[in-house]
Amino acid sequence: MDIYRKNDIDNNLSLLHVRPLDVMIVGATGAGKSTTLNAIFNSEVAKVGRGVDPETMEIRDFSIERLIRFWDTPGLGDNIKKDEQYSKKMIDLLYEKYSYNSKNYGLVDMVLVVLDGTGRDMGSTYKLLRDVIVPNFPKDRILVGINQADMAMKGRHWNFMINKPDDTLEGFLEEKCNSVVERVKEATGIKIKKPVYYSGEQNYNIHKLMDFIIDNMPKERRKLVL
Ligand SMILES: Nc1nc2c(ncn2[C@@H]2O[C@H](COP(=O)(O)OP(=O)(O)O)[C@@H](O)[C@H]2O)c(=O)[nH]1
Ligand SMILES: [Mg+2]
Repeated sequence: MDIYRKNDIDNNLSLLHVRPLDVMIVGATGAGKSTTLNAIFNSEVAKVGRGVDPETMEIRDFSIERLIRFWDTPGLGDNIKKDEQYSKKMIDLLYEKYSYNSKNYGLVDMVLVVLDGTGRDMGSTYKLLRDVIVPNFPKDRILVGINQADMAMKGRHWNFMINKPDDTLEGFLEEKCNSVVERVKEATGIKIKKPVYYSGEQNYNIHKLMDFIIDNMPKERRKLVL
C-alpha cells in the first residue's frame, strides 16, 4: 500500500521514540467519523451508520502499519444514559497509559473532532469537547475537522462534475471554519487551530485532513498528570 507522506510521518515519529501515533476520533453520532476512516484507508474498514443506529458502540482501532493508529469512538447525542456510558469509555481511553523508561505516558497522542458541516448537532459536539475532552486532554493536541463539506449548503453549490465546492460554497465553508473557532472558544475557553473542511463520502480534501494531522503531530510524548 502506498502511504501518504510516509516519510514525514516516520520522521515525526522518531522524535517521539514510540510508534504508532495514536489519534482518537470523536464527534456526534452521524457526523461521519467512520466514513472519514473509510476515506483515509480508501476501503470499508469502519461500519457506517444508516438511519439512527449509531453502529459504533465500542471503541475500535485501525492502523496504518506502525505509523498511525486511529481510534473510532461511539458518538454522543442519542440519549443521556448512553452518553454517560460512552463518555466514560472515552475518558478511560484518554487516560490509557504505557511505560517507557519506567515513566508513564498517555497512549492517545491527538484527538480529532469530526464536526458535521451541515450544522446538525453542533451543540452535542461542543458539549463533548467541553465536558469530556478538554478537561482530560491537552488542548494543543486537539484538532477539529469539518466533514460533509458537500452538504454544508444542503447540497447546493457542490460541483459533482469536479467533486469540489464552487466559489460560493468555498466562501461559506471558510466562514464556517472561522465561526467554529469562535464557538469552540465560547463553549470551552480554548483556541483551536483553524479547522480543515472535507468530505469523507466524496473523498474530497482527505489529503488536507491528513496534512492537518501530520503537520500538527506532537514533538514529544504526552506526560500523564494524575
Ligand atoms: N453527503 C455526505 N454524507 C456523509 C459524509 N460523511 C458521512 N456521511 C453520511 O452520514 C451518515 C453517518 O456517517 P458515519 O460515518 O456512520 O458517522 P459516525 O456516526 O460519526 O461514524 C452516513 O449515512 C454517511 O453516509 C459526507 O462527507 N457527505
Ligand atoms: Mg461510526
